[in-house]
Amino acid sequence: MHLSHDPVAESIRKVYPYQVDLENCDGEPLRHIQVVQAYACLLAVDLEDLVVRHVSENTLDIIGTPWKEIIDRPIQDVLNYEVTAQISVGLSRDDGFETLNPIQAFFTVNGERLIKNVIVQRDEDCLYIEIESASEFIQASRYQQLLSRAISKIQRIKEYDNLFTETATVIRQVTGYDRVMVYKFDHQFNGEVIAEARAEDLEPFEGLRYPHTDIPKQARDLYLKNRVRLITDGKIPPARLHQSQQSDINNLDLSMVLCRGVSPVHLEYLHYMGVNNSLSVAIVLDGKLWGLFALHHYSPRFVDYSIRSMLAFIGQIFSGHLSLQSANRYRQETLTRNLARLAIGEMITKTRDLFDGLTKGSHNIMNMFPGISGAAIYFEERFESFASTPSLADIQGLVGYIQKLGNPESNLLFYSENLSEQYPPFEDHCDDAAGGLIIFLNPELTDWIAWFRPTVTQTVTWGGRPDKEVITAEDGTRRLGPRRSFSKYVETVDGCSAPWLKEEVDMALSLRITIQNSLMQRYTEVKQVNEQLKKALQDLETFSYTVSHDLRAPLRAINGYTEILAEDYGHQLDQDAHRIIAKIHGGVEQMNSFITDILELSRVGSGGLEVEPLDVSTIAAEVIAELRPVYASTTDIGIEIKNKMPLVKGDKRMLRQLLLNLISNALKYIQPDEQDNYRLEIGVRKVKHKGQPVYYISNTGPSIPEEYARSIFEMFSRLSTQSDTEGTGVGLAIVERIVNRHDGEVWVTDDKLGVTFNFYLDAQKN
Ligand code: BLA
Repeated sequence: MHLSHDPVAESIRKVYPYQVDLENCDGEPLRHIQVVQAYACLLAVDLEDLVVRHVSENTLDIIGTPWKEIIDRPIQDVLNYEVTAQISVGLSRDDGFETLNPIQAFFTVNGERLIKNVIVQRDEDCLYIEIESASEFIQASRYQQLLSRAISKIQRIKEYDNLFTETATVIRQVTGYDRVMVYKFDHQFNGEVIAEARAEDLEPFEGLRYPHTDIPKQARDLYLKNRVRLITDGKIPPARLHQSQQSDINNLDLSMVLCRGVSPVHLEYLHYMGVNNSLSVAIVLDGKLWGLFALHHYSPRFVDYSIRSMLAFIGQIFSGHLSLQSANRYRQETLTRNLARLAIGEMITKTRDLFDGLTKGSHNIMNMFPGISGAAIYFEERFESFASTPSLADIQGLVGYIQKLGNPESNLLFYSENLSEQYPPFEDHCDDAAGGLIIFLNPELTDWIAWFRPTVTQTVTWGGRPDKEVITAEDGTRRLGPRRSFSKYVETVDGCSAPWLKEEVDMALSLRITIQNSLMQRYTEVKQVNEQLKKALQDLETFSYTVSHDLRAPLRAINGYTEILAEDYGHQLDQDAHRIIAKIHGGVEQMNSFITDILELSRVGSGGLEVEPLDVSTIAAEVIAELRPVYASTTDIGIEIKNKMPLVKGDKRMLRQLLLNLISNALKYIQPDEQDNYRLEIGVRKVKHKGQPVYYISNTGPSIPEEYARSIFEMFSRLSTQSDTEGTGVGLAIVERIVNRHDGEVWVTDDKLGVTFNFYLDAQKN
């Protein structure tokens, strides 16, 4: 379809070297448009010599001098003395022209003396001087009155929700515009009219949404430089800029210039909307564009610079209120939500079990947020879920996706209103888990708590179909244009959950901190208990060492006295008394070996290891030779020590003690096999354990019942079935301690000949 376009837009297009491409409006170089709006003229002055290098062609209409008499002239030839004197003041000040603007001056135009506002701004290289009409009736006192009325009205607003409508009303009173809207951006910069004040006969725009493309990024960015944008009359052709041949700037940058010409696309937009005059004021919150006051007038209208700066000021007061009110709301929301978090925190401390604290009790993770469909926790390999959530495996899948993102922020917390958009496998869970928030409890991101929100079907009323509009011009070229239809278009959107509010995200983060503090406390406690145990063990060792030592002296005395008794008084004693003396002897001997063992045990527990490569078979042979007198008398035992065993790294004295205890233990409990043979075998197993050779000592005899297999290594434990066998019950405890000191292990099996003790050592680190 061929269209007849807005003639003004067409005229701009002719001097505007840029075509908005079909893909985006974001690239349109708005600041390099080389025209200004007809309501003002522009002089761009070189800061080095204060000579005018660029001038708009409409100076004759505005200040009564043709542009040709201005270009390449020093400003004092163009502007009167009062103005140039003020400019010198501005140039010498730190805050520049902020407090000087507007400078008022008379110009003779068509024989008429008219008062004008001169507005001056500067950057590194240039002074930008704009001259526009000044409304005489705006006297300083009237201005003061308007402003203070407006401000006190806004100050009196108590309810957050009223702030918008009330402020719009105040602005409408001050400016007399047909329609004043509060236009709020979402995080993608789509906008919504959230409040308005309008002439009664106008149809309401409140609640309507507009896509982000309606105000492209570079247009939004310019609002951070100039908070107010006035578009006076879309029908009057703009004035071109002329450039001096001496200028080294080719396309003057107009980003600071208030009367900067309007983009043809936007002019068309206003034309289709039926708007003749548009005025917008930035609402900036925390350095970001939060929204705009968008003002429409359906006939041409000029707003004096003083009123415009007053609007900028109102915009600032409004942002102040906004941040105050949202801080209040935040505080209140946080307070109520904090109660849930505090209750959970209390549970964690009370139960001493983090998992139970988070899941049991009336306040648990399910109560943290309103409107959730379910919650789940995975912590130290325990999992629990509440209400409806995806399965553990599905959530683990999502967690895996987040892990891969690997950004430091999502390692603490991740949230989304549309999980399946980022992680498509969640499409199956759109109903119950459209949105999710996850906090991670450990740096490996394997422990977490997740909350899910169901999908909400949103109805979005667009102020016209939000699609791109492609226009085919008469010459057949195609370009992107603004929408031409502004009739309402309702769209339903689902797959998204209700949003996670900032206070909710913060709440989740503080729960994470509570959990971490509790983990830290638990860790510190365990460490303390460990330290105490270590100390207790040391004390015990010193104690047993001294006690054993001290016991030796009285034992020696008992022994000595019984010997004296036997030798010197033996003839006076009967056989019974001799038997008793022998029993005393036996007891003393047993006590002695017990003390030796205890001393050995504490010796093994303390002191350093001297690790060297040792040959098990040689040491075992020595030990057996040493023990021969004890066993040879009783039975004929076939002993086999396997040759070619690998060397083991260990402390020689300890390994010797280890083999001594294991071999004497074996000899103590040895029993004949079915062929009535007593056999003992020492060797190495074919299969290594944790990379180390496993040595074994095996003897014929009944196997050890499974329930004793571990406890035999405890101190003073002896197999009750064989309580008649002598021994102190410390030998195997020493064995275990030696093995532990060598970072090895010892265990019992009943293979090989019968009872088999296996051990390996791994003393590399020592
Ligand atoms: C600028 N678009 C704007 C501005 C507004 C809007 C408020 C700021 C300038 C002004 O105050 O007019 C949009 N105005 C709206 C909306 C409402 C309103 C949504 O009143 C709702 C009630 N515009 C398009 C497309 C493009 C586009 C498709 O629709 C790009 C191809 C561009 N909009 C566009 C440009 C500007 C703009 C370039 C900057 C105009 C300028 O400052 O020169």
